[in-house]
Parts: sequence; C-alpha cells; structure tokens
Amino acid sequence: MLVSDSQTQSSIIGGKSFTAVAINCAAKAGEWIKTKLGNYARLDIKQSPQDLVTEVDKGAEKLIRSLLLTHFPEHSFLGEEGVEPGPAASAKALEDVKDAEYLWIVDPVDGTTNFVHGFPFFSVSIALARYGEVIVGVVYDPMRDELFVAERGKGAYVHGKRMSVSGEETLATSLIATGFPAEPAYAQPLNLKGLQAIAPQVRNIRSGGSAALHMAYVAAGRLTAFWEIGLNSWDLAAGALLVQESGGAVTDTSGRPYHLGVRNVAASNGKVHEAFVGALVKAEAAE
Ligand code: 2AM
Ligand code: CA
Repeated sequence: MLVSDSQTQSSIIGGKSFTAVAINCAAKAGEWIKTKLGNYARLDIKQSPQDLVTEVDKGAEKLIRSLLLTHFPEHSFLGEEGVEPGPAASAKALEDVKDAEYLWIVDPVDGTTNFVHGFPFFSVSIALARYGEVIVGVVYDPMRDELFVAERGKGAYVHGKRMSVSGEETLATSLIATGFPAEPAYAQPLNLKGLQAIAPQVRNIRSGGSAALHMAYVAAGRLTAFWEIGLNSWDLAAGALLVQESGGAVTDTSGRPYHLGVRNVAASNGKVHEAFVGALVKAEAAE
C-alpha cells in the first residue's frame, strides 16, 4: 500500500497523527480479515437471517479498538460490535458519545454478508469525529488493496492520489448504487419505491453490498451517486467525509445536511444531487 508523506503526516496534533493511526488500523485489520475469507469459524445471526456477525467482525473491532485506545486513551469509541442490534440501540449508543471531543466511529467489516458468502466487496471503515463533526475518514478495501483517505479541509485520496467526484450532469447519464436493506416493515418498501422511480431515469443501477465502499466509489468518481435506507453512523461517517472532500454532496434522502445521526443517506457528485433527491422525494421514498 502506498501512502504519501503528506497524507500520513498532515494532521499531526499533539505529536501524533490521527490519520496515520487510522490508516494503520484499517490496513492491519483489513489484512487479517482477508486471511479469514472463506475461513471463518463461527457465524451468528443477530436479529434475523439477514443480520450476520462472525468472529472476524468481533476480532477486527477488538484489534482496531485496542490499537486506537493505545495511541489515544482519552478518546471515545463507537463500534458496530459493541452495540446491540436495531435502530433504537444504535441511536442511544450514538447519543451517549456524539458530543465527545474525539470520537472514533468504526465498522470493522462493512459488508459482512459479502464476507460470509465470499463475495469480494467489503471494507473496513474508520472515522474520527471532533465534537460531532467528522475530521478523518478512512475506508480500506483489502481485496483490492485500495485505501481511501480524507481529512477535513485537506481533500481525499486513493492510492495517494487526489480523488474527485464524477462529471455527470444528468440522471440519464448517471451510474447509481443502492443498498437493499433487510428490514421488511419500513426500510425495504421505502428502498423499493426509490428503485422503481430511479431505475428508469438513470444509465444503470449497481448494488455491491458495502455502504462505505459505495461512498468511497462516489468520492472516486466511479459511481455518480448512492442512496440507502436504514444505515448506522459507522457505515457512513468515513464515507461521508470522502465524498465531501472529493467535491460531492452528502445529505439525507430528503436533502437535509449530513450529520452522524443520518440513517437514510443520499450521496452524489453534487451536480445531480437536486434531481436525485427530488426523484426520491417525489416517489415518497425519502423520510
Ligand atoms: P454491515 O455489513 O456492516 O452490516 C449493505 O446494504 C449495507 O447495509 C452494508 O453497509 C451493511 O453493513 C448494512 N447493513 C446490513 N445489515 C444491516 C442491518 N440489519 N441494519 C443496518 N444496516 C445493515
Ligand atoms: Ca459491520
């Protein structure tokens, strides 16, 4: 993995670089996760057969948490595997820590279903928020050895190269991704309404199964836009900064500005944002 000096050394505060530590954690966890592909020992079901966790998710989170807290013992930590399943528990966990001066927000494996099935599209997502504002975002794809890094105000990089969002100006020329939520009462119907409305208007639809990587792909200009219903802070925090620092727009599906509590996300190259969110709202696929 190639990380430029400017990338690793630019946010040194108090003698330690937050970004360098985040990169190191994501790379270490990612390499370990990759060795476990097709080789995990234990699959547990959380709330439903769609909601999975393995010992790899838990082990990777433990590794990241202990590395981060070794460097920054006074910082707060919010990780998917430390929170009970379901939106109420997620909201409560976020509420408890969101105003901390420094809060690390971690999804050790974003795309666990893919990991379990051996579908090679998953990522490690690590963000650092200061008083609720994301200041560092790192998404690492271990299968392609792609590291996406953003620092607030300093741009976003992949393979050490500055990223920028794509140039499409219309929905008709857009490649748009979504995620299919598992929750059948609220999230699935809302997503399907959106899909029904968006699919006929765009160049095509993709759905890879890792929200954090989809956000990174919007930042890198590989996707025009992405939306998904029912996500958590750890799926989105790092990716949101990647998109913003690459010149894109991140809101909820109704067009309100992104914050850590957003669960229904719309991210785009900015140029199509109004038309994109407008189509979701018109289809009553936004809330
Ligand atoms: P995960 O793999 O970390 O759980 C795929 O559509 C996206 O939705 C992934 O980012 C995935 O993250 C997330 N996801 C999967 N199951 C979920 C659930 N039960 N609740 C919320 N998000 C979920
Ligand atoms: Ca996860």
